[in-house]
Amino acid sequence: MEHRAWWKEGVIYQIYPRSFMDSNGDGIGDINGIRQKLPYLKDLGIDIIWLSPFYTSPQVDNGYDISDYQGIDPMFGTMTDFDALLAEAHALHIKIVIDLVVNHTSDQHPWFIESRKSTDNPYRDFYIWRDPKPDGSAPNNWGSCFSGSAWQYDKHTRQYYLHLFAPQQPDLNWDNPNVRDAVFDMMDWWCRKGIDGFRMDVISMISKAPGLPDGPKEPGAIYGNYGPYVVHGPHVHDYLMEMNRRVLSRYDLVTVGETSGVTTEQAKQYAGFDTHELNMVFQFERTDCESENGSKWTDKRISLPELKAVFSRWQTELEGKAWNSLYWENHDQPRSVSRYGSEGAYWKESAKMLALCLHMQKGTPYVYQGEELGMTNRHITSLDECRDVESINAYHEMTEKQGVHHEDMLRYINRIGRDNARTPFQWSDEAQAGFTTGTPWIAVNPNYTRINAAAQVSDPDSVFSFYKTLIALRKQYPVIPYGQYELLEKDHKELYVYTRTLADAPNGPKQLLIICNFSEQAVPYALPQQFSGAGLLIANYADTAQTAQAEQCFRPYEAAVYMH
Ligand code: ISL
Ligand code: CA
Repeated sequence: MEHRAWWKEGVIYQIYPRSFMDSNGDGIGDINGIRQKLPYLKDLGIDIIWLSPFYTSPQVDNGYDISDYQGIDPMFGTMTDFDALLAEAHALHIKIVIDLVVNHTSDQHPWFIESRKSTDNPYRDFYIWRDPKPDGSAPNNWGSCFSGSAWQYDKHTRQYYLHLFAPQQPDLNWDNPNVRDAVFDMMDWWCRKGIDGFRMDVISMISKAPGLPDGPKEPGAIYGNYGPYVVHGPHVHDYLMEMNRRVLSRYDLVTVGETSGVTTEQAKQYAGFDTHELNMVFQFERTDCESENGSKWTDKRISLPELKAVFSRWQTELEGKAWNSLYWENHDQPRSVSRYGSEGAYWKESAKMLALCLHMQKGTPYVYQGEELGMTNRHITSLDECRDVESINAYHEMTEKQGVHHEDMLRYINRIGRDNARTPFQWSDEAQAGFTTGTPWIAVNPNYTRINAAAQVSDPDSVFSFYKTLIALRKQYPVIPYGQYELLEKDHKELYVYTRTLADAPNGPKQLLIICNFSEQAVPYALPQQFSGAGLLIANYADTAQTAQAEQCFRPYEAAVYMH
């Protein structure tokens, strides 16, 4: 069995603070709200909380635009509240991972305020400034991730600065050793406070290729794609190894890098067992299968064989070399039950099936707040229901400059927009889902009267209880965290079937067979011979056969695990 680690055996729960729990009635979730709900999380059984940003921020991108890395935004509370949260979580043996957003700062960060003052300011080179082209236009053709050019002209010093995201999120210049010193000092400060790890925002984009060349342009695109010159840039691994040497290796942490565009080959470098960078990365191949010409604003859906191929490639390629992160959802993705399951008749079955399918794979599972209740997308009918800067900007650029129709754009936003995951947590069937006594910053999903925590925590048949069981099983049987993965029936269009094997399991079963029906049809399946007579470990239908049959019929969204 490979080297054991707490972060390989634990389950991570992501909290998006502004949508989790509001303790003071201003409509925005906060740190004291999280403190109130720690017993709920302990009951669920998770081991680690990842907190999306709670730092001082103008909130242009909901806190991913930070103006003080060592301050708490007043809307979320105070440093005293944070210290109490950390202590109370630790008392419950729950670890706290914080979000590290250091590809960019807010334009209100003191470093940027200094930087834009003059070309010879000591902080000028903390950011990426360039002269205009002779005709006054931007230094290159890159488009920002949030629409428009990736360059903002600053009249005062007559140069442009780079922002891969919003203009209020200027990119830091990691080639400047003073930037690295400042970031590493700040990280060290949080480590000394006692936090247990970092989730690193767009960390694959911190090193930009010299010369910042024009990027390739897709047909019909207004801007060029910065990808080839920004994602996995020339020094990204040097900088992460330096970070590891100077900070990470000195503490007992878990680290996960958000690395859009990452391949399994690159992941083995970012998160290899002996590469001294990070513990895991978030990969985007599953999501990228639903993009067209580099744009997520489409109707494209992934097929089950494609989905299986992506997961299986990661499971197989990283085996013995690096560690996987397992996630369906986060604050940037739509709800998984809406995306891959059913919001209708099979809502509960499909939410449980998706949980089982993910949690039985090899890697560290992430549960995004509300996923454990089967929360769904919220459907909007007009743009003013939208809060996310990405969706709002994309709507304007695509309808006003690219001829996309209003109805099409709304349909794309409803399918893939980030607000889907950001509606308030559904605590109960009381007003505003029990999230706030005031007016929430974003409307609650009207289905809260049916889907909410109060209705689920004590119901043994709920989605919540199913997650609780999956999380508990992981701690009981080493084959779940450590068994080797093998895909069966790779071309099957309805079933996802795989095995996990741990020949030298110190306790519990040595092999699991996982069968998940991703369709609304009943599907007959002949189980592999070696599982005949194997016992049932868990299933999402009450009357799934307790002993594996030679041939079984899997009902809509039925999922089962047999063990021997
Ligand atoms: O959500 C996306 C779909 O277009 C991604 O491109 C996303 O912006 C990207 O994964 C980076 O995400 C992270 O950095 C952003 C922030 O807005 C996201 O919330 C964060 O997860 C900028 O800090
Ligand atoms: Ca509040």
